[in-house]
Amino acid sequence: MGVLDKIQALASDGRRIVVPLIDPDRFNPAILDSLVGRKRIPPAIFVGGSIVSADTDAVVRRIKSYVGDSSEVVLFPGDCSQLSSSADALLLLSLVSGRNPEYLIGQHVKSAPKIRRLGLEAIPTAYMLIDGGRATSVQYVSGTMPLPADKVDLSVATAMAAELLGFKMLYLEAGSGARVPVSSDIISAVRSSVSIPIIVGGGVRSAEAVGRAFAAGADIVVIGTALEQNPALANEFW
Ligand code: 1GP
Repeated sequence: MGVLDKIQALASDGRRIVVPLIDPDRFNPAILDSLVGRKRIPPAIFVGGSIVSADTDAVVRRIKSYVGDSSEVVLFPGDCSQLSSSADALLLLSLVSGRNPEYLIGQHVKSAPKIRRLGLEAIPTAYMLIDGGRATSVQYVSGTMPLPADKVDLSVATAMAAELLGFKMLYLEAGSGARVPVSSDIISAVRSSVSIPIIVGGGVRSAEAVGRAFAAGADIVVIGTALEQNPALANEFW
């Protein structure tokens, strides 16, 4: 069974999945020590960042040495340099909230031969950047505008278009370190409009915020910055 199949099966069982995001440049083994030590390993771990200088493959191999087959290590790349044959899958992100062809198809063309050669499972994922109250790395690096947080209908139409185009998952992203996460209004409106699994990330810092995202219809909630700043938070999320 592939990683997408597993995620779809968990989502259709109503399983709520909280996923740690590890930026290879800021890898902190304390988080994995805590998860493995308490036998609270999440079913998936995402690895990536907007700009990464560390060796992504080496970091993925290190993560795998902690979690073995208990967790799927999934690449969440900022660009086509962040590939690793040691990962279990790759979110093949298309920044559908933006209008920059480089992040809609350009990076994909550059990386497709390598993805095939590495034998990586690619999960076509529509990536929607939604205003989280401050300029984010994704916005700056991609040179795109986020969707306005108060125009729910625009997010819904974008999500519908993504599903019609055949994307297998949606990532509702407020941006790393966002002041405010994607709102419950947007998550629930999108949830009622598409049936593919919904990932929510950006600015989620507490168990309450995680609960709100799940209550609104998220299948996966991603936590990056909060864990980097305070690895002990792992006890709250897992
Ligand atoms: C960023 O959605 C992820 O791409 C996680 O965001 O770092 O704010 O948790 P945070």
